[in-house]
Amino acid sequence: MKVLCVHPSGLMYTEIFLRLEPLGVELVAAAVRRAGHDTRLLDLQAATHRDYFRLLDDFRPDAVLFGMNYLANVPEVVDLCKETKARHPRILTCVGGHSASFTARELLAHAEGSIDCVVRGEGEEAAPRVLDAWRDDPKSLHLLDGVITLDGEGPPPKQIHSLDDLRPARDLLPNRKKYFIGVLDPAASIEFSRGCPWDCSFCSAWTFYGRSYRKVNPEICAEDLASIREQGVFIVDDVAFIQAEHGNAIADAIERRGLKKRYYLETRGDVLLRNKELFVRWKKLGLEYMFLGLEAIDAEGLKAFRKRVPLGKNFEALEYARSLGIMVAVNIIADPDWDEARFQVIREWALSVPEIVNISVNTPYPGTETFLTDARTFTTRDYRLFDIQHAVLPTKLPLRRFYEELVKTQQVLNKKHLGIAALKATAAISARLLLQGQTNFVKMLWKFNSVYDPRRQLSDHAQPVKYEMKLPVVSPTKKVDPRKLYVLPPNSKAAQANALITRET
Ligand code: B12
Ligand code: SF4
Repeated sequence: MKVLCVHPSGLMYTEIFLRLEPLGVELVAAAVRRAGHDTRLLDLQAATHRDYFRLLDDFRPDAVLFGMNYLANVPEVVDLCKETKARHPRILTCVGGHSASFTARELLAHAEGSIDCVVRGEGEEAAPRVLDAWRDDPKSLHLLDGVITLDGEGPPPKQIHSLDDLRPARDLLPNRKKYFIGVLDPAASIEFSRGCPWDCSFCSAWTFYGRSYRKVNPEICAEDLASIREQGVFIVDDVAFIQAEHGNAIADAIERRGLKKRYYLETRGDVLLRNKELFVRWKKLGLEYMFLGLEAIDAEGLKAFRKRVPLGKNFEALEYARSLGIMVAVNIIADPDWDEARFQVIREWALSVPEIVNISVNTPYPGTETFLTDARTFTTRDYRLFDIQHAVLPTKLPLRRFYEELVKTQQVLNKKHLGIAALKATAAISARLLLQGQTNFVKMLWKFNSVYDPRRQLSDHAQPVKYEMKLPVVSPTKKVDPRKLYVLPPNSKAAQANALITRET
């Protein structure tokens, strides 16, 4: 069969700071290609809808597989499926990915017959099975594990048998110059582990994977790295290097191969402090950038998010990362009930530290515990606003004032790390990148004001809403059972291991 795999457009955040290759869709494409299908891949973060329809006409696929990790992409993907079916009614349209897994039924309802099936969970084993069923007996699609169609729903999805036997089809994305994060321009992405053992109340990374945590074989990690042309590498793990032995084994394999790369990763403050020597070693191997999800600078906030880390530890981790000479970015979650004084406290703090301080807005997503507890109070059900840059819960300040304060606080980042000052500080790097024909980083320095604008954010709320998110049916008096949120099933061995990893130290 001819198969087209598609990743939807980028969201607000990717207009400035980064654009990364769609690793999940690349893995699905690799699995489908290995099963013998003629496979193409299109990334709408770096291409247009016109490119998509042109490819549809030229390539004439039998199946289009959409990756949908982001809730804000729901309207785009539903509309693309409708248009695809209108032009080519016999094409299979299938949607999978993180957010698709939590919203499968409502996606099918919005699409009114234009999405043939939604796949919940991991796609490596499911996608080839879907294609076989479509070819042999389309009416049996809904009997497959993790598959939902308008006819019904198969058994729950299962974990794939191994993370080690498939590498992403990076070669199917020709325009790799487009992928970057800050000065790592260009940058490829890689996965060393999958899942997260913690259970923060605002996050769905752990519910998707049934709170499991799996590791890729260190030799395979190094082999995959060796096959990457780019110098810059974004490690996509939710929490990198939870287990020092794994991080050290990957480092050993990298050293044996003499690989020289520059890395970005995301981790937690307590993991950094627990595995200090490992991070020193990775700094020597080329670790340049680190993202720490602090989320709050007060103990009350950390407790509410169930971060399971004491405030002091987070600040200690910041100091430690600074001492290593690693560039650190941190995230703080702005709550809709913040007033001017609260924003002011955060601004002063952000100005007083050397780190890049990123501010996101508290957003209860399907798949999180907070979705069950807070969704009733949503002020909007427009999927497009669920990108953690918009307020979807009632704000204490008038909405316009909230966005003005939010953007003023995000401006600290602009003042400290972008614009003329940044260009001066990075003149040599910028010149080198431009000479190599890499323009992403230099463009990033000037874009802040055109993207982060309170008027733009406010006007997004006034757009007509074509598709409305479905609210959960929950009893306000009942305690949330997180296991009911899981996409992949939990297992008791993983639960025991998690208890050890996540205990506060
Ligand atoms: C890496 C990452 C990013 C990268 C994106 C890389 C890219 N181009 O896709 C960056 C840093 C850019 C990013 C940005 C954002 N992210 Co992000 N990101 C992740 C992260 C940590 C890992 C994703 C990943 O690559 N995993 C590895 C691959 C192999 O797995 P995968 O993509 O899930 O694919 C598997 C399955 O989903 C499935 N699958 C995927 N596609 C398809 C398609 C078909 C047909 C099938 C059958 C199956 C299938 O099979 C794949 C293989 O098993 C996830 C958390 C997580 N654990 O999922 C958050 C996550 C997806 N991000 C999230 C958010 C909120 C964002 C931002 C909005 C944040 C912001 N600051 O603005 C932005 C928006 C980016 C955008 N689209 O423009 C949320 C999503 C919330 C939601 N429900 O919408 C998540 C879940 C994090 C969280 N803790 O809540 N992100
Ligand atoms: S530690 Fe990070 S990835 Fe894990 S549950 Fe908390 S926020 Fe999500």
